[in-house]
Amino acid sequence: MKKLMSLLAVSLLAVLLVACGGDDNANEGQNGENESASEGGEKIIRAGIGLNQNHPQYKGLLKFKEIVEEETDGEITVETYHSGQLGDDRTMTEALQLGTQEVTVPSTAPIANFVPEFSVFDIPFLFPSEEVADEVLAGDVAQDLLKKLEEKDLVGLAYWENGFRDLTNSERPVETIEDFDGLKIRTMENDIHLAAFEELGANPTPMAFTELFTAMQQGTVDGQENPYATIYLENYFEVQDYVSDTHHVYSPFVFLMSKEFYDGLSEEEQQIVRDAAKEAGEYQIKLNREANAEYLEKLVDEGMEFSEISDEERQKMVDAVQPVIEDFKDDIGAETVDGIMEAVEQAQGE
Ligand code: TK8
Repeated sequence: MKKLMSLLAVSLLAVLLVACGGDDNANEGQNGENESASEGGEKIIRAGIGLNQNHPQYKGLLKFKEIVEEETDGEITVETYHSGQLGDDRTMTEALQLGTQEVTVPSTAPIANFVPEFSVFDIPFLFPSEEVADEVLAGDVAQDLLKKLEEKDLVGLAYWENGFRDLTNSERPVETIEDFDGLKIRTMENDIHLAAFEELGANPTPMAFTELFTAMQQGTVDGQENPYATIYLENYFEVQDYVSDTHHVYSPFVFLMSKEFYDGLSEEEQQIVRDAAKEAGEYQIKLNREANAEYLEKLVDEGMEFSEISDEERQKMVDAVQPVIEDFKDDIGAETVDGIMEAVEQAQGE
């Protein structure tokens, strides 16, 4: 009963927010009443993300809004929503399929619930660097993966960047593989992440991003893993004491659009939103890398204790999670796994 009441409250809040045209600042001039994605011929994109308004992901969304509204002379307007105002990565992706929302930019991990091949990006320690990730994501295998989304009533317009994920917790410094032992770690809703943390000896639990801060505050979980920019900009230093540079997964974001809305656009408009998602993505990735480089120091300034993982210990972690790759290869699709791993090797120049 309580769960039903809170679900009703959340959907009522989402409807109210949409009816009010989203984030006041970004959506000034909106006419408020907005039940569908078009008003008198003007097309409206309701774009929602899970991270807050200070994150490079939201700055990227505002850039997308700017380009689309300019290029279409206001024929298409973009309403932007941050901080999970419209839901979490999975529920917003479902809303795109239903046509009750037009854009969201989730991590690849939850997208794997819709297209399992996307789990390839969640294989631990797959990407050695951002440069290799850039090359692989621009490559044929990764671009073909975006096309698979259309089978699920979604259009993948571009890859954006979440970044290398690092562990935080409130129990103890994590420097060795033994330090993971029994730690209650929140993971994204993705079986590979769960399996990988189990292999490392932790006690992982899948959870929507929108529930994470409260779960750490209440001690439901001991820790979590995200890029430094998210750890800092979401104020996790208020509820976490230790941070380690595990860099265990590089998470791409995918800029998703509702296929129903996309198919309703003219060819020219489709090209405009496609180009805008790419251009805003390049802008977002640049900001994101600057943020991730800057914010570790700020986390230490805020009182978090930083642990650097030695190459030797990292190798132990890499070895420990190898079985996960074999276990999930068929679920993901052997062709996709082999294709991406080959692309990683080529990008590394081996
Ligand atoms: C925000 C999420 C977040 C992700 C996670 O909606 O769930 O931890 O890293 O960035 O996409």
